Amino acid sequence: MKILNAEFVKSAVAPGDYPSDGLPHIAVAGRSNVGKSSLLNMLTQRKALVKTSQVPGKTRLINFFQINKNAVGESAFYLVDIPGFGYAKVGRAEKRLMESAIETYFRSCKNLRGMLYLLDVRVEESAVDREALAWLQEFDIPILAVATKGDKLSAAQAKKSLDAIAKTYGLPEPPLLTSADKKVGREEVLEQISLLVAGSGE
Ligand SMILES: Nc1nc2c(ncn2[C@@H]2O[C@H](COP(=O)(O)OP(=O)(O)OP(=O)(O)O)[C@@H](O)[C@H]2O)c(=O)[nH]1
Ligand SMILES: [Mg+2]
Repeated sequence: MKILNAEFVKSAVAPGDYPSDGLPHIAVAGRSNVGKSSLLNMLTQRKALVKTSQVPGKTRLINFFQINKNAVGESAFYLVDIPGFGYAKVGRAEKRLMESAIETYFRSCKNLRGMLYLLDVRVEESAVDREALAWLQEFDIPILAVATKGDKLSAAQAKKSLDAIAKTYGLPEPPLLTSADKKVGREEVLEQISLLVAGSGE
């Protein structure tokens, strides 16, 4: 699959705000600061389509990006940036609101075909990831595990870590290795997204 164009469409909290033109949605979820927004920029080959930050908790709303609008020969769909899990500095009331907005989206969006769950390649085990993965599996949406920040480890260390992550969470396969900094893994992730968009993902 090729991404020929990408544009920010809107931010949403409530179902009435989700794009409802029937195009497939692919969500991107993971811990706060894991690199969701950076991965979206890498996939769309845009430096600043999505805001990234040194400060965790940058993304507080569900943000919709339309991909391949009116593009000839490539499927149109939405990439959906989900606020990061486990951000400690959000107040309890706001955290509950964010969680319920995310839960409502996963439960009620009819066009959601799959999600990418991002894991930091350096973190072989974390309570936040364990809880989030267990929770997300309840929604019966295909989940593709993607490891981020691959440039932070040597190839040998990364492979070892990917296997350990798969073992920790009982994943069917090790996560796909990416680096937004070094532009690694783009084709592989797009290939999997195209399967999810077509509705034939795992
Ligand atoms: N070295 C390296 N740093 C990365 C990579 N991807 C993201 N980062 C850095 O990690 C930090 C967080 O990246 P974001 O893309 O904003 O993370 P996020 O998951 O969207 O964060 P929230 O929106 O806060 O949940 C930033 O400082 C990025 O520059 C990567 O592949 N390699
Ligand atoms: Mg973000």
